[in-house]
Order: sequence, then structure tokens, then C-alpha cells
Amino acid sequence: MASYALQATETDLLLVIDVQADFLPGGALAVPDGDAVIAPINALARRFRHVALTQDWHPAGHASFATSHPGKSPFGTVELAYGTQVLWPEHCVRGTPGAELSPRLDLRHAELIIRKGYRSGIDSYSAFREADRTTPTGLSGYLRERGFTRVFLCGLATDYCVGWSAIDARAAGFQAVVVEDACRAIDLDGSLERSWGDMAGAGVEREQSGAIGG
Ligand code: VGL
Ligand code: ZN
Repeated sequence: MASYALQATETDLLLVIDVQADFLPGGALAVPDGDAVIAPINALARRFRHVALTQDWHPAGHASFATSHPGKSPFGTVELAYGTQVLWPEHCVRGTPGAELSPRLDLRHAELIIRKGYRSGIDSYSAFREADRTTPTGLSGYLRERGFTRVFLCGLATDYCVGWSAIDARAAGFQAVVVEDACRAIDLDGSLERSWGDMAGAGVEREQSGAIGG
């Protein structure tokens, strides 16, 4: 019998973040090597009884799009009511092909898809709390009511939606484990290094998918 560093149990949930066409090769905000997450996620998901996904889901004209701010370019920043916002190419516009979850994900046993970033004026990297850091998505209530105590995170992108979600999972009182080889990063101006530091400071664990059994 194989022995693993970590064993997925009935109170663990695998949270698959934003594996959507626009973050994959050829997409509007393609994460370098983004499609490399799909095989490890599919393999990992077979070892979890409970799986949920997130889907970045923006209205056209969203405040995080550079095109919504005349004179601004993608990967620049702008000051919004809640603070500094990185500007992105238009991506994951609700109902468009770019917003679709990858058809290569083999997650038919997933129990929940949570959409985020659907308010025009607020971004939401985190699956738990929007970028104003106050508006809840409802995920922590769902997890608590279902009796989950630990969340394993994977998907795109390590330094934005995965990292922010992991930190907010800790803030909401859950254990959080980021599965490093099942994530890929955007890495904008050192954001990946910064994100790992912030995650470690918040008590987020970092593990490889091969170390997780179920
Ligand atoms: C994401 C930038 C903008 C992500 C979403 O999924 O990491 N990054 N929207
Ligand atoms: Zn987005």
C-alpha cells in the first residue's frame, strides 16, 4: 500500500481555481504553461470525494479590464474605491467561450461551481472574498455547513486567484494546502515570490500532488 504525506478525508475539499479557456494557451490572459495543471488536477481529483470549482465570471466593461480605463494598458494599475487594482486584458466575460471551464477537466463528481468577479466595480481573485476584502462570495458558509475543515487548492493562477483564495481560506478558519505542481503562475513583477511569502505568513501549507493520497 502506498503511503502519503497527506491523506484526503471526508472533511477535505479539493478547490479547483479558474481552469478556464482564457487562462489557458490561446486565451486572452493565458497563464504560461497553464495547461500543465490539467493532468495533475484530474489525477488528484480522483483521490478526493469532494471537489468544487471556481469560475472567473466578469460582465463586459468590468473595472479590472484595462479597456474600461481610457489611456490605461493591461498589467498597469488604477486606483479604485477599495485600493490599487491591476488591470488585465478583457477575459472571462460571462457567457463567452473564454469563460468556459476547460473541457479537458475530468471532474464530473464536483459538487459546486462558484462564480466570482461578477460585480462590475469589484474584482475578485479570491473564492471567498471580493477584492474590496469585505463582500463575501458565500463559500465559507457553504464549507462550514458541509462540515469541511481543510481545503486543498490548485489551478490558475498561483499568485492571484489561488494565492488569495488560500489566504482567505485561512482567514475564514480553514486549513489550506496549495498543491504546487497543480498550479501555474502569471508572475507579474515578482508576484509569485511575494505570493508564496504571503501564503506562508498566513499558515498556508505547500505540497506536491504526489504526496496526497485518498
Ligand atoms: C485571475 C487575474 C484576473 C486568476 C483572474 O484566475 O488568477 N487573474 N482574473
Ligand atoms: Zn478576472
